[in-house]
Amino acid sequence: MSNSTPQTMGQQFGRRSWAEPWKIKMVEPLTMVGRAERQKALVEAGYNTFLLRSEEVYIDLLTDSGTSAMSDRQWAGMMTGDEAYAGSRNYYNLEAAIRNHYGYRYIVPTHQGRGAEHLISQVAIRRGQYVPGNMYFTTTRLHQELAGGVFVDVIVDAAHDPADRSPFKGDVDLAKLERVVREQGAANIAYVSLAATVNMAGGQPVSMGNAKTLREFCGRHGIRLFLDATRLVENAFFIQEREPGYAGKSIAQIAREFCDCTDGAWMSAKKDSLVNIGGWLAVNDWTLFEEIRNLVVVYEGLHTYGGLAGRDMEAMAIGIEESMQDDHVRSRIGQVRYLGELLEDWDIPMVQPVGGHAIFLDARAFYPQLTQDQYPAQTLAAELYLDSGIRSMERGVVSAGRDAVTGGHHYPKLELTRLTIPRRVYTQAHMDVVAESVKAVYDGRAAARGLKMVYEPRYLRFFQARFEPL
Ligand code: P61
Repeated sequence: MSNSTPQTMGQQFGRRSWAEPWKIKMVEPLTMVGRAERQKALVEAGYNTFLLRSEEVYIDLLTDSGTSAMSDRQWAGMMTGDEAYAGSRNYYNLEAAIRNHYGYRYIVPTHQGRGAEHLISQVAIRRGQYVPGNMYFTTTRLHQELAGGVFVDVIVDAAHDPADRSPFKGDVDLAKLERVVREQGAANIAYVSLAATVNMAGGQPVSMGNAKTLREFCGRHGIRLFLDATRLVENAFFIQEREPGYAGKSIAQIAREFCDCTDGAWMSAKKDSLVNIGGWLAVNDWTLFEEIRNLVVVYEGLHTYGGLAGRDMEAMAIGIEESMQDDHVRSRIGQVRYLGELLEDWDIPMVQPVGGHAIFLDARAFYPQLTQDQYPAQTLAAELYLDSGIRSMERGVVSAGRDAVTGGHHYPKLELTRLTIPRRVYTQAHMDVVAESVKAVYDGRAAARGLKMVYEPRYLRFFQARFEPL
């Protein structure tokens, strides 16, 4: 084949092309606003992409949370919602799907992930206890702190280095965990908080080997191990692909084996489980469950609906089944990788290897002229929106917030801008457009001047903070 022969994308990347295991039956028109309007929208939004109206956005890569396209089966399930206050049939379908795929015994639905994080933190943390975890997540850490806990990061060092290509950058560093337990005493550890994949590290996976070692370690010390199962399906894909002995196992088998290493889990079903709203909390211990079941009625709703409509629980039950299918996961992560390959071809700095749900651009490497106090990742998100109407999310110093004790900024090593891919929503052509916009912003990087924060809310400041150009 001569160089001038047109090539498919698969050929360009030296592999056979893959395709999504579905076809599209309903579409939603996109809106495109001109540059002058984007400039105005950005000022009105205080240079914060969370404050843009979605009508001002062209391709929305803010989050993969609640933004999935549901299947025809899920929509059909919505029509079978049993909206009884108590004992809805859809609750029992959800319970069966969670027991079957995640394996936990006792379950309460919650309105979304943070509802479950609130409950587990309130029942499992005593004031002053430590909560070691594989990197912080914004809402998870906040609920742990509000319950009086002290979060300690025990993730492997590789996770903090965007260029490190280790296969399991989500793993817990056992030496770090051992040190916390030795220094504080096992009785002062509330539980180990294990997320798979690790969102803030770039959607990086935890190995099965690490989960098994943690199971053994926690068992030996009498410490509970709880899982953030929000993107466990994506984590299972990486185990299948990278860990010896797992190539022949299905995503569903791997996910179940992983859960079996843990004592319980919380879930934002808005990600893996392909629904627009919903979550759950599940544990194996009856006594702990009794406390959870009692508390859920205070904050979420009765224990058979937890803040959800019956139809939402049905869509979630069906979404859990669909999310575990190997073809689905392969094409979901395949699309993220496709965008990653385009950007890598242009030497765009980003977290390597590409993770499960997003591309994380390395804003420090984009803008070496900016200090972290000039918010490089926030700046990059604003520049991308200005260039093309693409919406991304800051995942750097603004997201990291302030230290609960000293009140000073957390300065994370990772200063990232996340291009998050919703499931079953955009096409390969959309990814091409995104890649070209990132390239244009990268080419113009020398002109960036940074931002200053002019309004800072107390909790989870990144959602509502406002900025002005320097
Ligand atoms: C996201 F900017 N994630 O990634 P809820 N655990 C994990 C999550 O990723 C997660 C939750 C728990 C979001 C939404 C979001 O700083 C932010 O259903 C691993 O959102 O309550 C949510 O689940 C919480 C965006 C949350 C953020 C917090 O886009």
